[in-house]
Amino acid sequence: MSTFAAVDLGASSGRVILGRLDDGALVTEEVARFPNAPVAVPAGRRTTLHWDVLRLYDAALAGLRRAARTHGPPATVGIDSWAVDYGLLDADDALLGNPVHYRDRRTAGTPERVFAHVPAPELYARTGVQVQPFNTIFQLAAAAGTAQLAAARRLLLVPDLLGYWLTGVQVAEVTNASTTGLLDPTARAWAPDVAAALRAAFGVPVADLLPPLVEPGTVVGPVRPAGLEGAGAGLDGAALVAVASHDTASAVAAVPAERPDFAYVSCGTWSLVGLELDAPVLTEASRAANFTNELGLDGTVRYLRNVMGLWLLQESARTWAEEQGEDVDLPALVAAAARVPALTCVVDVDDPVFLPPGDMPGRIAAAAAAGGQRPPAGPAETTRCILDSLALAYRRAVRQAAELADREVGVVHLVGGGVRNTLLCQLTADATGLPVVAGPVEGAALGNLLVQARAAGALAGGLPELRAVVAASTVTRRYVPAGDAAAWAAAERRLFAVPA
Ligand code: LFR
Repeated sequence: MSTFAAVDLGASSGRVILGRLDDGALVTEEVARFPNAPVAVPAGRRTTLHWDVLRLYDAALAGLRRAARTHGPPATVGIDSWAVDYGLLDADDALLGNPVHYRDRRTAGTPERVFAHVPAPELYARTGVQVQPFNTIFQLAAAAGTAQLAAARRLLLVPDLLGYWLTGVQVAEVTNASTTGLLDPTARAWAPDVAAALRAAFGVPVADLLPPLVEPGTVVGPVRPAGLEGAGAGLDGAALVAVASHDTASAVAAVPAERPDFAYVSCGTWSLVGLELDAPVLTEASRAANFTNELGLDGTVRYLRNVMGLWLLQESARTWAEEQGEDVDLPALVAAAARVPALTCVVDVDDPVFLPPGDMPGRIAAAAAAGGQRPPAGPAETTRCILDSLALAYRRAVRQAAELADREVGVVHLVGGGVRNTLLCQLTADATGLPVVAGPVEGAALGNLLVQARAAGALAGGLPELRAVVAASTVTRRYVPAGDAAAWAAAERRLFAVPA
């Protein structure tokens, strides 16, 4: 019986998860979990926030080797991670420094500098990507003129970089590449005109840096980690499969939807809220609402908006833990938040002020006060404010996506770590006025494994068949809308100045 190994890298931890098919269901086992903590170091006069990508590679490889020792070499390996960030290689294919974290402040103000050369409407019409300061295109513009970029000959997004180290093969998997702002989502190909514009404006030779694109399901090559040839890595026979390497693309592929009229909330550090479509929506209204057209498995488009997500709670918990000198008991905090009345205080979670690390409760209180509300006092009220505000942002994103894409939505699927937050699940049902089906928690890893299983010939069919496997492998929980529907509508009108 073949086993498949998913390396799933999130913003705060990485995992190696093994899967095998048993009677139409995917049986999984977490074989390794390791922290992923950003590291800030000085670079000249400023401080740069990095990912520790060598440590991540080492931990992922150690997990794969441990799995191979106990279960035999997996048939295939697949890697997914967060999007947009990249490593640069020099002419000898050596890594030029640690990748910069998307929460680094170097891109503040860069989108505007790019739009001075390529107007935002033109860029959106070509690439369909929401404006986030950290989009790869803006990171490259911000890095223009640096010695590092001058020495660069190749750009590899994080999963592709690890894949290169495992196989020696350099590719760009298309779901992740679609977040760069350098890709044409209709053609599912790099946009040469966008690359040329960036070169003309900033001197960055983008087209030369980008590797060939591959669709998920492509076998990249045999796993032969460098330095282990002699000793043998214990991974003989394993092949690297390009999965839907953007974690959100894998998570959406693993939404156990049974009907076509679903919306999804992929909820972890970020909440990605939207619809699965057959074609991008590149209208001016869509741009104004900052929806993105990222690519999904099997020719699909993930039409969604980034909502700031559980980052607000994670970063608040980090602040409180520093203040009190011990870890925060999150389940107890969420239970206390459940006793705070609904919608006492809500903030726009997508305000860019919440993006960088730092004192989150302070920023939330300041935003509440600036909006004329009594700021939440203490952890329970702040947690309630975060969860109500997230649910409100989900309501707004689901409704806007449906309107902009001209679709009906009958159910919201919530996948990812947020599934464990039962209060958030219930609030999502209350706020959207739609039933919420919550699960699986490890959506990205399941989506990763399913694409491997299909590439290995152990599964057949398209997204409906893959989703049926998820449904057979997961216990989901259903939440029905309760609470005061009018209060959510009023809160949306108040916060986002939506006409009645
Ligand atoms: C979620 C995610 C989002 C992306 C953000 C930054 O983990 O991949 O989809 O916008 O991280 O890369």
